[in-house]
Amino acid sequence: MSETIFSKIIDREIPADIIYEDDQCLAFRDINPQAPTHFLVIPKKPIPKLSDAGGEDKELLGHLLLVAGQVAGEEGLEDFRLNVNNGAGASQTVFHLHVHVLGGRSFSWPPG
Ligand code: DGP
Repeated sequence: MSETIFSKIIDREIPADIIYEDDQCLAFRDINPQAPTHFLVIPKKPIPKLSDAGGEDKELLGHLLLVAGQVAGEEGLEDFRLNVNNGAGASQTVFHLHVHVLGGRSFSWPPG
């Protein structure tokens, strides 16, 4: 997979406001926030998009969700929304799997 802006953040080649890190993943604030709190949780493994993940990634995908919920709690969020854009037609722009975590405002349903 070609290098993305997120692999550069993992490698500390470009700066980011990192709020959580462990051996499997990283969470950092979105540069273009869509809510008062908006951060991304990404695996260190360079999976381009969710549909590229396989059975071997089962534990990692669960870990991303647990970290998303844990960091949301640390950010003081009780209600929050998770979003994963899969593919350009679903508004994915960075092809390194990421979970958006948004909170601090109300959200409508269905999403746009
Ligand atoms: P998506 O459209 O789902 O691929 O979302 C990509 C998000 O990544 C978008 O909300 C903006 C964010 N983003 C893009 N480049 C950077 C960057 O260099 N730093 C940070 N912190 N966020 C970025």
